[in-house]
Amino acid sequence: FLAMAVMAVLSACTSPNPSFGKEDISLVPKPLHFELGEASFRFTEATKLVVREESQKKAANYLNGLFSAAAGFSLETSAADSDNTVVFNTVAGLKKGAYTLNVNPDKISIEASDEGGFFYAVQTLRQLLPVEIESADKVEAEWLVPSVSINDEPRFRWRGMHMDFSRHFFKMDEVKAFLDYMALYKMNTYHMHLTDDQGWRMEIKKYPLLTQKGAWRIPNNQDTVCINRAVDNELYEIDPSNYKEIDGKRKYGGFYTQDEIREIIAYADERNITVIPEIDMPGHFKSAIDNYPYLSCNEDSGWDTVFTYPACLGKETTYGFMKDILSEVAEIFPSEYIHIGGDEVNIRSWEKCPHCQKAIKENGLADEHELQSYFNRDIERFLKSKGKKLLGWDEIVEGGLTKDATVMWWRGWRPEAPKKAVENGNELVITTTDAYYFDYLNEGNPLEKIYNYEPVPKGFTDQEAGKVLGIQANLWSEWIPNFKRLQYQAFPRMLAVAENAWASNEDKNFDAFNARVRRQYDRLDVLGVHYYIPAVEGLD
Ligand code: TNX
Repeated sequence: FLAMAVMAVLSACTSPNPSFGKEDISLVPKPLHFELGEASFRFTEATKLVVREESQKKAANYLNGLFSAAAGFSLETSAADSDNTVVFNTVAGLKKGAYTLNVNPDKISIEASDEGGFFYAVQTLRQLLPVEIESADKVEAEWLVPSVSINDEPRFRWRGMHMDFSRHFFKMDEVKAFLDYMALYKMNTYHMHLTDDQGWRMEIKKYPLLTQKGAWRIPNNQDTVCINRAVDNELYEIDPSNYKEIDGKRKYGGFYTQDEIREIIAYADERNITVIPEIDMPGHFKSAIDNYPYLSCNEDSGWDTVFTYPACLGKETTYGFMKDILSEVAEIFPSEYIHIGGDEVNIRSWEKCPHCQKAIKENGLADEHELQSYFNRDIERFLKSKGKKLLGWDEIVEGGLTKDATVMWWRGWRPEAPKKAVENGNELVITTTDAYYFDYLNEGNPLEKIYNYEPVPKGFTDQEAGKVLGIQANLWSEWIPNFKRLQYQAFPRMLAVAENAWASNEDKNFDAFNARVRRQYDRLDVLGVHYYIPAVEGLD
């Protein structure tokens, strides 16, 4: 027995944890500095998390959650710094979201200055663990992490993904799954496009018809096209659980109660993600106007050529209605920003409206563009009174805006919009059609194009470049009838957005990036993500 015990001790000493090669590692986004050491750290049931401060808890909880599910054991917390621990240490002076991660055979140490930094260190650790760590059920695996030394920080503070819930609806479990994917790639902003012509998706207590009726539609043209294309491909099938029988008719839709919205916000917050709500106004407003017809100039909500009639900005009631909605929205969403849309407004319809013409004259406005701008300023003052900042699509630049509004530049073909915005003092989020429109097919906005796209617009001075908060990809859902299709449009392209948003833009190399992306597929498989596989030149 003694001999056996000695042997066991000897072998424990003489066979250190195995080493890894570079080819075993795939980190997306790429860290700022990365060094691979020899050996590795082994997570066991005895591994403890050394957590001493509030700002470290979110990251520690997340790591523990992964192990509890996949490994079937949880990692206890301890205040004592001993061997076989993951030590979280708060240090002064690191940038927001920055961290260092040192993995040695006897200890993992993480340093950061804020909650985000700790969280991102854990996401890096997650990507260094075997892909089985993504499993929702207990699996057998060797929980080894290669010895590394990393220091890392984000390039941009806005690393966003958008989802359109109006054209097609997505359910709570799908939202949560998507937030999990975002966390894995260090994305931190989730833009929910909650209203549009095709459906209203957030309960508003003061105007119950918005969801009682406005969340449900007779399946429309796009749905039918989706159904017809389902012949050979389930990517085109409407999610059947989003149908409901209402007044004897089969309708399509869905919405979130305010409690469900709170649940989404809390779930996102555990993943260091801020949720930004968008209530698109005064255009793209049909689902509201249909149920509150006094909002329109002519009681008509229908389609006038390509766009629907907007809300009437010549009527005081419209301003009151918008503010009532935004009060409830501002109450529920803790985010600094509220997005008021402002895109694609059929402003010419106001030319024929006596109320609008009167408002233009009385307020000394030049035209309908300025009427929209007048409305935006009024809404902005209201949002400020609630402690919020106004965010809108780049059309809000057109009739003039205050310097405090933030602009999402989407129309890639209009480079004058971002320039005018920064010259006016506005901050920008880059979401251009040129790269970040994920409703466009994979062939139209392919991975390489996205990766090589430089988000800071051409011709910006350094000071103007400082006005770029970051980047975001948009998943408009006219042609995305179910979550599987959404995954297919988002992956792997989201990885290129994550990399552009986080990693330094020095030494960019698409082939190297693409090799890392391909090594992420196994992980996405365990997560159940249905991704698109881009063809790779030189490979079958
Ligand atoms: C334009 S982008 C829109 C959306 C559409 C999208 C389709 C923007 C602010 N408005 O309403 O879904 O194009 O690509």
